[in-house]
Amino acid sequence: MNVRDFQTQLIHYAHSIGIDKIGFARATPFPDLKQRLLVQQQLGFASGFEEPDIEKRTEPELLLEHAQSIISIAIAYPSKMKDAPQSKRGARRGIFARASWGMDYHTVLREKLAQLEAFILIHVPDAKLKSMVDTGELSDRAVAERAGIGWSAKNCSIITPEFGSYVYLGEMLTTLPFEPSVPMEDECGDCRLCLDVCPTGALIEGGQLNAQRCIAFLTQTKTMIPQEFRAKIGNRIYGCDTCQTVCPKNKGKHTAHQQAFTPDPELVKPLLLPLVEHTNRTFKETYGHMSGAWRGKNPIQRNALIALVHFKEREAIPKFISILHEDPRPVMRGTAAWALGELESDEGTSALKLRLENEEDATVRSEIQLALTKGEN
Ligand code: B12
Ligand code: SF4
Ligand code: SF4
Repeated sequence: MNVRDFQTQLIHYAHSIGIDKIGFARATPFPDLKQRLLVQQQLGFASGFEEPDIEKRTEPELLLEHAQSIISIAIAYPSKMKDAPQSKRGARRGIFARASWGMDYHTVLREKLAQLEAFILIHVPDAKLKSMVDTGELSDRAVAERAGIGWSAKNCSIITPEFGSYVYLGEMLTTLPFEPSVPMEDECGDCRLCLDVCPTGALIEGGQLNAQRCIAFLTQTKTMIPQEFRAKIGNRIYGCDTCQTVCPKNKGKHTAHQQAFTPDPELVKPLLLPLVEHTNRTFKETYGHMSGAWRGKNPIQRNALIALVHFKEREAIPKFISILHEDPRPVMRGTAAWALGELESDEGTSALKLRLENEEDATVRSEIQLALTKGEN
């Protein structure tokens, strides 16, 4: 069988196992991406979650000897949830971004790529293959762009005409000479809605993100959220979808056919106060299958405190006080101190003063001092 026929068979097979889009790219270096990554690093705009070795990220041959082509895959995820529970006074809820709905996408895409690998090896036993999803060296978006999956949009996402930007991406490096797909034209045009609505000004210009300002990044850090961003996080407890939900190209885009990603409303829009109660074990049992759990419970619980302040949830004041006095984690005590300053109350002020007498952590002390000054103004 020639490569062209095999490629057609592979595309059919991919669709038969639930891969929504498949494209092919040459495995030549990515010089524009390399420049881009260097600039991002120099400006301090990188997130630190990406592979640090820029050579490896942009020269596929370094990852797979004699690499000739890259297969890019996209799997669509839902943008709407059925029966979303209401967030009410006394029962406030946070929200996990769509990329964390249902089962962890790494597991789902890796399984699909493993199936594709097996199919290729049956037909071409000496092929060399290397698959990756998100945590690999390659830029999944740069590969998808080259493989014609979608265009690289001003909100940084790869947007597909069929599913909007609500697609996960993964790829497989191969030693096979597949025919490359044609990249798509950019369809953003003059629109700049995403840049205008980004709550923190993280989108510097079309296609350029300062990850350090991006809420999706901030919700995943393990330290105190810098003061300037706390009020902007809202009730987001993991990730941020704003620059996607406002995008006109996502209007009406919702796919429910990937059942693995059907969200459990109680999990993706959880009650905030019970969320703070989880131990490592119960958190893992409840949320461990979701991609948003990858950093453990601590960032999520910190974000839950910030979300309670967003709702001005005074019922949470006793909880903030007990965290301030008893939680062994400085980030939780510091965030609780800030929360008490924001929701000014007599009992909060007394608790802050009392805690200041014993608190030894410098960051928490300064949060308490700031919170107390707030009360005086
Ligand atoms: C680090 C990372 C983050 C960081 C930084 C994001 C960023 N924009 O760089 C943080 C934590 C903020 C993040 C957030 C999110 N992420 Co993320 N993230 C990654 C990761 C691991 C690396 C991305 C990276 O290298 N960025 C560096 C930039 C410079 O490169 P790039 O975006 O990969 O490539 C583009 C640019 O280089 C650009 N470019 C190249 N040259 C030039 C030159 C010029 C002049 C310009 C303007 C642009 C440009 O074109 C490339 C192709 O689009 C990838 C997985 C992977 N291994 O690739 C997932 C990935 C990009 N994330 C993904 C998702 C879903 C998200 C979120 C939507 C999750 C959420 N809801 O919270 C948000 C979206 C935030 C946003 N607006 O980008 C998906 C994107 C799917 C898609 N349809 O595009 C990926 C591909 C994971 C996956 N396998 O599905 N993420
Ligand atoms: S994910 Fe949120 S914070 Fe990040 S660029 Fe998009 S709108 Fe801005
Ligand atoms: S909001 Fe407009 S500019 Fe931003 S990604 Fe969508 S179409 Fe492009």
